Amino acid sequence: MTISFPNGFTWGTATAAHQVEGGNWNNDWWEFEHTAGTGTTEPSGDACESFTRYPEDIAMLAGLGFGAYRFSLEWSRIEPEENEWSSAALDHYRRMITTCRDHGLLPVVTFHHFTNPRWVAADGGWANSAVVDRFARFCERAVVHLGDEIGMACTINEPNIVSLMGYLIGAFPPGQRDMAAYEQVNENLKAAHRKGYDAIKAGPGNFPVGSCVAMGDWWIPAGAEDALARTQHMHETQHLEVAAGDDFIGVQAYSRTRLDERGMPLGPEEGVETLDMGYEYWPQSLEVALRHAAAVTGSPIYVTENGIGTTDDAQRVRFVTDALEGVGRCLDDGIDVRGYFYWSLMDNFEWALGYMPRFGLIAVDRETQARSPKPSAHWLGEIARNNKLG
Ligand code: GCO
Repeated sequence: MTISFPNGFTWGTATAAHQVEGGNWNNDWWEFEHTAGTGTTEPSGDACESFTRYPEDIAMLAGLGFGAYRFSLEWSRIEPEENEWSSAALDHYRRMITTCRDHGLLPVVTFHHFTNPRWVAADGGWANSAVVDRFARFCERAVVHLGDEIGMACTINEPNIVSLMGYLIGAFPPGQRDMAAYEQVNENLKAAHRKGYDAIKAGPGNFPVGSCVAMGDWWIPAGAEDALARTQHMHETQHLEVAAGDDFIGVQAYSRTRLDERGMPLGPEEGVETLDMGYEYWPQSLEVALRHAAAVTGSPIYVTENGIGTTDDAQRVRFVTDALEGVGRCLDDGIDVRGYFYWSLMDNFEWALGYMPRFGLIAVDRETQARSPKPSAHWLGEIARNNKLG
């Protein structure tokens, strides 16, 4: 299948501060990694040392042929204590943004990617409604310092994963399993997206802003469609609805969720290949997610994350090929998809699973921090350069 993507289609890769920078000790994830019984595999430690190595990372990304880099701000560096602001940290992120510009890359800045400063976590984190104004104030202070050079902004990365993993499954901070807290957290995350969006739009610069929602394909036994609608709305659609009409919606899709007739989660289907992440090899999830996001939001769409954690780089190429063919079918049907960001630029800290899953286009030697582009990096970089698959 040959796909020529629309003129101006954005090709990028994504990372997140805590997963690549190293030394983010002043946030809830660092604390969670060093707390017995949380189930985390290993601490993030130095990660990929990208806090200092970002110039090399950005130059490598541009050299491969990509046109954009999505990365996140670490709130705990910028506001280490409540209402105490670090100009040095803000200047650091401004240097990252201008380094992207110097290399012809669109800087796509995620304001929140899973981590909270310890002082926020210590006062209830996302379960305390005070977090809404705390996050909006952070957005306001950051955009004043950075906005004139930002290319695109994502408010909150995967709010639905923050609530699900932190307050229902308990595998992310604060490790709770409490439906009432989960529901309150979702309300606070939606309010925070709205106030953060407004704060960023009100600042300097003129760039699109959106939310980045974790999505996927869904399966439930025939006849249980009501349970599917209820469960999908709780875990996914409500975060699309709150973002409807924004400058764009970020779609982040990896696999499929299977439910029993009551809407409770099932594991992978018998006979379907599973990945290091424990979920199914299911590249068709992206097309399903794009169509759902278009139907719910009516907004322009960017694929702000899609990728595969695998040590088989040829499988990565097959996965992305299948996923991009789904993007092509959506474009053929008039769905306004404007870009694709592969997760991730480099192998990095995969949260509770540590460094085991290899999502990167670039391998990172855990001892020396040496970066080595995989064949898939050159393959996807050529697609980006030519704006064409096949
Ligand atoms: C997420 C996060 C990323 C993950 C990626 C692979 O979607 O969970 O945005 O931080 O590393 O998705 O799981």
